[in-house]
Amino acid sequence: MASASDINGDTTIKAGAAADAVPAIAHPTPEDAFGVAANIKYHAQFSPHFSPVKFEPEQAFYATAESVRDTLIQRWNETFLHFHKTDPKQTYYLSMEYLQGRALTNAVGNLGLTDAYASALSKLGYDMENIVEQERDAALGNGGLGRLASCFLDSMATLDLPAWGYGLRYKYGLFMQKITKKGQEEYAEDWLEKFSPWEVVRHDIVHPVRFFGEVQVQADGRRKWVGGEVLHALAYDIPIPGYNTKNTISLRVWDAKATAKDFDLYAFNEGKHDKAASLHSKASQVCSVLYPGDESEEGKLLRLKQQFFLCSASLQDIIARFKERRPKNSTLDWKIFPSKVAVQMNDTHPTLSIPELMRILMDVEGLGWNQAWAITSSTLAYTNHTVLPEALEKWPQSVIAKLLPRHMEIIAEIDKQFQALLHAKRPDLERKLGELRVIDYSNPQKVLVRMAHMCVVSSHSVNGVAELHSNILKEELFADFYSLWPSKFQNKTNGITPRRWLRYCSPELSHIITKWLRTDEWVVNLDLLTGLRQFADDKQLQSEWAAAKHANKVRLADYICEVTGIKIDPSTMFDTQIKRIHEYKRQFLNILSVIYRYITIKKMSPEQKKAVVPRTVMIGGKAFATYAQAKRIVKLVTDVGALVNNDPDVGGLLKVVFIPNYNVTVAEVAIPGSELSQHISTAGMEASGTSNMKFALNGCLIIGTLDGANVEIREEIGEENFFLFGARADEITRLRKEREQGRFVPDPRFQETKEFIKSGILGDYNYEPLLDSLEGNSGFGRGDYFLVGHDFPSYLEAQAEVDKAYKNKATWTKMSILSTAGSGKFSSDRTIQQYANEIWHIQECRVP
Ligand code: 26V
Repeated sequence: MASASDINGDTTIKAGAAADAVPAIAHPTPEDAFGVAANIKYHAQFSPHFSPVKFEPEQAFYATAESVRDTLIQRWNETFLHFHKTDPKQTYYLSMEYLQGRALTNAVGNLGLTDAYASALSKLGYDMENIVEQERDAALGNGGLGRLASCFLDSMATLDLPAWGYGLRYKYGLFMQKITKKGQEEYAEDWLEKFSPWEVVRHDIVHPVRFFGEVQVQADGRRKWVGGEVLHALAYDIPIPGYNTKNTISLRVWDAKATAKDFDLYAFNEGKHDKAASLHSKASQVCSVLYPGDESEEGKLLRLKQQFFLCSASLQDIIARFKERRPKNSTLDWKIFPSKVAVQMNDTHPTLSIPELMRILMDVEGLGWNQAWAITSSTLAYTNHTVLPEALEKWPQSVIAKLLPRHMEIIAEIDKQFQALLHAKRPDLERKLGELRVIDYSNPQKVLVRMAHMCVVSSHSVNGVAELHSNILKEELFADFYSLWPSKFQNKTNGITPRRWLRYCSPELSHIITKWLRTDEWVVNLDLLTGLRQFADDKQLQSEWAAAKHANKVRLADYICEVTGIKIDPSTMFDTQIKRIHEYKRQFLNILSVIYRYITIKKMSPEQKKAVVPRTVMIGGKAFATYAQAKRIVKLVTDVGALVNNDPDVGGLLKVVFIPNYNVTVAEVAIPGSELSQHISTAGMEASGTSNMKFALNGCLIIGTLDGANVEIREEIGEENFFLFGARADEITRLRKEREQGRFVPDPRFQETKEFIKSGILGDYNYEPLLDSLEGNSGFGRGDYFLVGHDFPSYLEAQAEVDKAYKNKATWTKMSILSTAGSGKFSSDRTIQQYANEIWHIQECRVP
């Protein structure tokens, strides 16, 4: 195919005779290849983003995306109108993060136009695959929590649910990771540099958002927040098409703006240019960066501003829509608000929705506390995504009081009322009041607001994201709250969208599944995958399955070579661990076992080496920029790779690769191409995990601990198809205690591996702080808080089981088929249907 072509003034694309025959026609909803090609050509010429004489892949991508957008906008308007007329109860998902990834393949796939677009592009001289690769990932999130939000939007649209997402339009999303001799380096990536073809700016949707200022008491006693700085939230809408339905919902992301009125022309004319535009400069900071570092006070304040900006703009928008949909000329009945609106808070990041909704209802709409409280608490619901103490948000009261003085008053009142409630209802809990209160006064120098407690106290529903995690919430983290309000607590095991995570990322495997199940209904009813079980022993299926997996491995190997220069062999076992780098996720455990494998191979005779199963170990993920220990782990992986990959003694038996810049697009290649994946967190610490579900769905076997959703995955696919190891969650406290008491006896293989790193053979990087984390008891270091040493021997044993199973291709392929067959439960369609039925109480609202 041509890689580049030109468009000249009289609409000819120089890609051959076929392209010349395509006229440039704007038609909003082309359905056949010819209509699509005409529409793409129209956008190439009349959407004036690029020089009209060029039609290189990048222009072709934008023109294609704009053509898809025409169809999306039409369906989106229809959906909006249908919701407006039907006036159902609607859910709003509030999240500081969305990890959308690329949109083109997903959009044309969900519209059922994949073939039309592929053949249209071919008429214009292009390969669809090549065009798809021009798109930058929308990476407005850090990891699992953000990707979950994006999977949820796909399911909401597909299930025809009246639901929308709200977020922020960060200029710089997740940083770009480069791996150098020093380890990880971070770079800002401007995903909007050339503009996103998917977003539509809504100049008519603007809400004022105030910061700082003061509280005034009105003549009638009502309180009013005034003064300070007022920025404006401007809406950008990103269409989210459902699969096989007209329903197309919105992800509305806010950008912060200052207006012309805020520009001080007098100051400017006096040459005080910065002063003249000071509010403009503040506005541009609000949505500049996803998760601004919270090491500095400025960073913390900016993060809090972002959170409030999302909450305030979204709630004003939701309330405006609620009012619009009420009959004209009738008085507003606020009581029905919770029967029209459900708000889901994705973790504690949107917690300020609670005092903001209270403020609007009381100070703007004139309701009393009790009525405002009843409405607020029956509208809001909270999902917890972590039990790690360092990740549970606590904000200094002084910071909130300065930035949001009225909200701090409301929070203090919530705290006061909660105390009164405990006093009246549960005197037995009063001695624990200090630990349970919304405001933590234990250190008078630093009074803190516990955002999770505010969520639990103020929401009608609190849920965890996997059975085990939800039980930990009920029995440990929120045990006393659970005893107070048992019916508030729920579990909603996470899920992933089968569209992106199987249908589109592995078309080969998808076709085989459709062929054997004799239907493609599984794309919307993932439980149908159990139908594969009956064929798991079938030689024909096994051979087709293995061939598809092999094709995916080749694709991954090509990608690895392209980005790292390292050649890996698709006939070796592809063993992958990709996720954020964190001590609790234990990439360290993985690489320690790789070192041990290397030491073992080095000691082998040529005869012994023949029995070794050749492996390619791939590890990828980003370390938070200020998380030194995680960055050391990244460096260790690359140092081990440099040693192992160049050692002729090892031959092809072991390769170690660090996959750089892990993101959604990388996952879409790495997951289908893997055969073994690692989900090896210290039990009780991974709330759910969702990549475990993606790997299992793609027929990749799991080595893992009994943590998060691993527990349920193992139940669904069968314990014989899961390589289990390590301590269980209910043993962790005891094991840590034993360690403190000096009762831990390390395995000699663990000691040998640590000695190997200490020997300096990996180069001159200082691994001492990393190794120290494995040592000591309770005092020095953290006394191996993540229990790497404890789990090391059982991990090696599980790895030996993996090797054994891999030697028998038929067994392995059968296990792979059974992994896919047992993954039905982990569709985000199931998860979202449960949220809809059990938390939001919303019904489908399908566009006719
Ligand atoms: C945040 C932070 C920030 C400060 C440093 C330490 C730290 C550690 C963890 C986190 C995680 C925040 C919440 C989160 O992303 N949770 C993830 O949510 C996923 C979707 O529910 C779930 O699958 C993952 O298990 C969970 O870690």
